[in-house]
Amino acid sequence: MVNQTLANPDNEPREVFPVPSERQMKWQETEFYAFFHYGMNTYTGLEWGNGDEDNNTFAPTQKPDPEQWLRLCKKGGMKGGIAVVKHHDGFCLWPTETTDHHCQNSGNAYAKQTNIPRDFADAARKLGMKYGFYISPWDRNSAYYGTDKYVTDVFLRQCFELSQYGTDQFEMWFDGANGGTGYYGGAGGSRSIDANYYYDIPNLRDSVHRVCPDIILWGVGGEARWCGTESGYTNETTWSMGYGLSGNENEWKWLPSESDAKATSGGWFYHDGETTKDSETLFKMYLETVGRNATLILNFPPNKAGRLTTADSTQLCALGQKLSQRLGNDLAPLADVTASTTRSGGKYNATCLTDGDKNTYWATDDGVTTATITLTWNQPQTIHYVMLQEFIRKGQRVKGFTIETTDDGLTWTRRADNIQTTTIGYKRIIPLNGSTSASYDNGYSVKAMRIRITDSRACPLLHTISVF
Ligand code: FUL
Repeated sequence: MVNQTLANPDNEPREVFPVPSERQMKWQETEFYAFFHYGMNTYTGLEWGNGDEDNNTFAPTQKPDPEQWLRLCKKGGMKGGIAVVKHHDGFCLWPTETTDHHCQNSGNAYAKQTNIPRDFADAARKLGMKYGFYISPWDRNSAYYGTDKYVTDVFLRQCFELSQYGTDQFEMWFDGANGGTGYYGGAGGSRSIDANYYYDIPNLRDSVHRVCPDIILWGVGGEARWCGTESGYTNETTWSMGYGLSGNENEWKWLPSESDAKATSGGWFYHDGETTKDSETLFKMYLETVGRNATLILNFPPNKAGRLTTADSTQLCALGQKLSQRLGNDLAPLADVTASTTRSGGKYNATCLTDGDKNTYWATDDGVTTATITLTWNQPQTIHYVMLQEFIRKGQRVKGFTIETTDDGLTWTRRADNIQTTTIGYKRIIPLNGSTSASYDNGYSVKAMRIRITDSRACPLLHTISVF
């Protein structure tokens, strides 16, 4: 007798490539996190220091308090943060061995106590938040910039020093500004490099991953992409492969989208007189990034005391309240959920969509790329938003869907038909009234809702539907 075993007893769907790595999954789940631009520029008023700034110019009026930054951002609904620890001017916010141009060589008493990577990492762990660092590859201070010595003895060593502040970092941010004029140890002039080769990224990526296995190297590091704007906006159609605002469903590499944006009116660094955007504007930015399959990294610049301002605090608290009032009370688990078609194997029922488990998912059989999911409530519910999540571990698939509601169980009305209901990806949030702006109106009274998947690269796999 032949001892037969089934290769795939649960009829598990095959991947549709590309798929995210484990670290890209963890990064994506961080969703919304802060950016903190603080450093020499905070005291010169510049956005890009030249590299010739005197160490003493870095003069905090109090000891910088990264715990305050992160605590307020947690209130704003964020799960982590990234601190700038070296900007293009080359001034380091920790006592590095790679250069004398660092905070503890300032004559200021608070500067001598400053070590942002140490204090930021400690605060993040204490608050249960994710953390990482922005370290500018371009260094307008270093005499060696443009030579191999800069890469091996300065930049790679600085990355290594930072890795020593915590192996649990989630992202390292390398901006795209590379080369140009600077101080360069007094030589001045302009230096240009080819960022595709100069920084020895494959070596850096391997070395960093050996020490910090969860780090995503952003930008020039090649594990997550810039969405293409700095305004907290990305396109309604967003693939996690390809480049720019929309990505491209045919690209071979998983390169998910991150949107960097400023919460204040002016630059990335603190400048007197600039204002903080109101929480309604920040909420719209959230919908137009996190709600469109990107992550949002939102910048709050610490001031000369090394703290976020009262205005930042006010808007962050209001944003946190809006997020929990508007997107915190999921009505989908109260509904009866059915699907027009379900994958054989017994594991892929529509009830997986509302069981609160991101590892169970509804699916159709291979070759079936359209389906209708219906949610029905005993009593009509007042709703504003629908949130959909694909099981992206097996690839991003959905290319088209529609949402319809009924309040009497008889007449169905398509909602948000002005919105491109195309991609879903890790997360898509659809405002049913079709507007992301100041849009919290009376909502719709809904007895039942239909989500029709109209097109997909392969059988669709959804793990969660939420209704708010
Ligand atoms: C850019 C930099 O040039 C800006 O100063 C800022 O840090 C921004 C987030 O990235 O590439």
